Amino acid sequence: MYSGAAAGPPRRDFISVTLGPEEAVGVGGYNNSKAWRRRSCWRKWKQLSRLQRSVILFLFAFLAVCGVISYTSVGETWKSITDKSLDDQRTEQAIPRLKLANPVVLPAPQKADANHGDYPELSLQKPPKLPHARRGPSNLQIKAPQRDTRLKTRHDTMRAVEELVEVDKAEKTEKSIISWRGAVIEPDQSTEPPSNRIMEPEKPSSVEAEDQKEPVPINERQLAVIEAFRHAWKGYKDFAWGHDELKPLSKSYSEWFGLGLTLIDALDTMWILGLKEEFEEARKWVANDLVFDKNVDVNLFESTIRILGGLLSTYHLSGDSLFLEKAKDIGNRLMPAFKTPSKIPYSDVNIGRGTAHPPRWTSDSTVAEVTSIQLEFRELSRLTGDEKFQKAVDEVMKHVHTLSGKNDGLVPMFINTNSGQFTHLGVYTLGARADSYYEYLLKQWIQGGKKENELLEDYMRAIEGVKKHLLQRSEPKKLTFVGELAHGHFSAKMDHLVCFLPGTLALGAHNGLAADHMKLAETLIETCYQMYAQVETGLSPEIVHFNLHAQKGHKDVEIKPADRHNLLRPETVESLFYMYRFTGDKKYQDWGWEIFQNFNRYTRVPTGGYTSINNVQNPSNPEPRDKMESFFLGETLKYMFLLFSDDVDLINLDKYIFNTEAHPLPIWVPA
Ligand code: DMJ
Repeated sequence: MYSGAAAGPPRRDFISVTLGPEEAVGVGGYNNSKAWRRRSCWRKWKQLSRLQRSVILFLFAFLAVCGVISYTSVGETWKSITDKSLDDQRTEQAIPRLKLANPVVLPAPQKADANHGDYPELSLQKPPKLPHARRGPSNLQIKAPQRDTRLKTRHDTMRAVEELVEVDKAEKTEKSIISWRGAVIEPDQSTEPPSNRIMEPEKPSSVEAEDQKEPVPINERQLAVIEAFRHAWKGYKDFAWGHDELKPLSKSYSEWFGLGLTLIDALDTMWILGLKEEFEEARKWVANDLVFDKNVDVNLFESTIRILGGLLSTYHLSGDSLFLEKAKDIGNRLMPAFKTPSKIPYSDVNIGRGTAHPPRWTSDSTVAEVTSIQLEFRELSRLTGDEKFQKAVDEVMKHVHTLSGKNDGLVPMFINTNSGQFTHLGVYTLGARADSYYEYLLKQWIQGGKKENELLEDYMRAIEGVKKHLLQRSEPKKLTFVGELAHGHFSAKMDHLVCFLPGTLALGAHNGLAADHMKLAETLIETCYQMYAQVETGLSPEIVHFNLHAQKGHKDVEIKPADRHNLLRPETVESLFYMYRFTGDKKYQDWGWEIFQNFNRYTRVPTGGYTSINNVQNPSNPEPRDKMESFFLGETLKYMFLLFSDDVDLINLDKYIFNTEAHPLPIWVPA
């Protein structure tokens, strides 16, 4: 044994030849110095034969050559990785800019499930069936730079530039501004109801905005809608600013309630279309000039769906509390309408005086009117925590649920505010005065999380009633249409208003209701389209009569002179939007595009605005009426824009429910 570590390095020969590794480690005297190891190796090398040394040298040389080769290829790989990561960095720098330039204003997309579908490779191998189907994870979305190549027109380029300028501004802006679409949103603002809410809150829009997917590029048809909106808005701004409706030919305005109806109805459309400047300007008017403390009679239904609905949805989209404050104000001022013996509200309210009354000639209210204000008042309760709004409107629905006088779920058109009973029994229609009763049965059920069974029961029964009493087929094309029933007599008359029905049926089917509702929706939307296609201007009249018997030279659709006007109504486009969202069938977009072009052809006023027309049968003189209804901006153009979009998250129908004036309100328990 050696003398121990303390005695200095042992003699090289002895140690290298006789010491085993166990002993060295075991005694703890192993000297592992570099010098020692070097000397030991050299000794071993010397002890080898010449042949052994040659073999080892050859091996070393061989390994060295391999090393050089693999270094070169690793180098290439490394270089490409480095380049890629630089590219990525560049792309990432570019994408946020464009992301900001096209922010999704709308609800946050649903989080993708943590499954294989989240990964591009797998998803790309199995593309979704429908081209427009639910968007995949953000890394599969069309990347922002590609958007630039799609923006071909001058208009596009201008917008892209505008957007980039906006981005720069936004980037420089203080943190407190968290949305670029017009509204300056303080971080603490949100669309959440206060803590004493009576329903569960949805996610605040401002928070959702952070969780957005890549935006889907705006396409040519959508750009055409934006252009149409701007043209309409120009007319309103130039000649009717702050007034209810534009009269585009006489370059003036008409007043209904004196509350800037068109401006309020159009707010959320501007938001959805991304018209920032217009929105900001309109917001200023709401902040400074919209005053409800006015001695003026307003119609409860119309002001609820257009003003209250418009303010609530704009609040939800923008997160700007100004709109909620205004909504509360008008909501409170409308409440006197419910002070009736039956609690069925009066049709008219003086919002300054706090008094309400029925129309002068009757104590009846219209059934559609008293049963189509619920979505808005219920949402107002949820947001304010004040139950009174919801209580008042729920009571109406409960009461109507129990009433006699229905015919297999179909309701008469009038209800008495004293007795609470239906009047004018025996007449059933899905058109004027009854239409949105059916629409709101379904929509309230969806809004409330599909729990209120009475609403669903009434809806299902009513659709059975429609099938049993109101459906017929026309000649020669055998179009299925919804007629009317008057004291047992069927009339082949159908209002354009009825064309909300295919969309509503499709929405019900999407929410799990009978599949045959979807079949019926498909049949009826074809009919609604034919109400345009069979007419000389390609625009539908207000009312059509269908031929029940084939006659030589006659189409399915007949139009009476008194019914041949077109008010720029939305119902068919609305239903086309639902049908396209739920089926992905492009024919619905194409039909909508035809209608859009015909609006441009026959109703566009060169100096700004669009006008209702008197005669859809005369292309050479459609007889402009000199009025642009507020719903043209609130509904028709909004549904056009949404119809042409392939972005299912642009107002996601599992998160939002549209009121009857196309103002999206949140579903309380999103699917
Ligand atoms: C709108 O005010 C609403 O859509 C309402 O439900 C029916 N009438 C107009 C549009 O046609």
